[in-house]
Amino acid sequence: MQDNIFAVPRANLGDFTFDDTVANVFPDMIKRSVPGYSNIVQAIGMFTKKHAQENTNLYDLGCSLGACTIEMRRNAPKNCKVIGIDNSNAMLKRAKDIILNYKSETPVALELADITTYPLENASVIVLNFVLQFIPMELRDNLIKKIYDALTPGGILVLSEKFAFPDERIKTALYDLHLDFKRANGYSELEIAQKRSSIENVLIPETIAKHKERLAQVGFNSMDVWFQCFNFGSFIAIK
Ligand code: GEK
Repeated sequence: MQDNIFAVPRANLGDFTFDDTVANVFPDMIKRSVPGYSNIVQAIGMFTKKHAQENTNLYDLGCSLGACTIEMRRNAPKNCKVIGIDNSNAMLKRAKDIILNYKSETPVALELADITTYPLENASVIVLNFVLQFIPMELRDNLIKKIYDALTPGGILVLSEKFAFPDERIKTALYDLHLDFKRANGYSELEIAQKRSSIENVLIPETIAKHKERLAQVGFNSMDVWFQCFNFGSFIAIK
């Protein structure tokens, strides 16, 4: 279904939430809004194939409709369990409908929970695909630390985010290209403007340097950006 949530003028925009209206159009919304999204989801399957270890858990934190959950499950080795977690009931109930249609020998659990408090253990792959940016700033360090602690040696975190930039000219150049990307995908100026004011208090991006500093602080020695398109990108961090 096509995303036209912001197509007509709205007097009270309010803060963006992951409700039924958003969940209904989510696959269309994220593909038309996030450059590289489909490539990243596909690569998460490839990272899973290379780095997942037998007899471990694979977590998709903030799974939405389960696009990454499906790729992780498809590429999991023997005796793994895939666990998708989201605190939006609208997302999770649709994720269940979609994922339970896929046959697989790998068990999958979909949990309605807050990833900042959900316990993680014995994990060889953890995915945070465009989710940390929605977590309150004061909880981000603890979440990344919890992820590091839950990973087995050789285990991998894939962290994808919208980026902030310290240099104003770079920021403007990349943000402008993102706007052009949205226009090219059929969003009107009104839709772009209303989405921006609705999401600006909810999605707080950080710089690449800040992400690297946090990853290093919790103990990741091996980490870098593996993908970037305009102001969106993704890190891998290996324990
Ligand atoms: C994908 N990863 O398709 N606990 C659990 N879930 C949360 C929390 C939280 N504290 N905060 C936000 N979420 C997906 C896309 S979307 C990204 C992820 C986007 C969930 C929220 O309910 C939503 O489903 C998801 O994080 C963010 O690869 O919309 O830009």
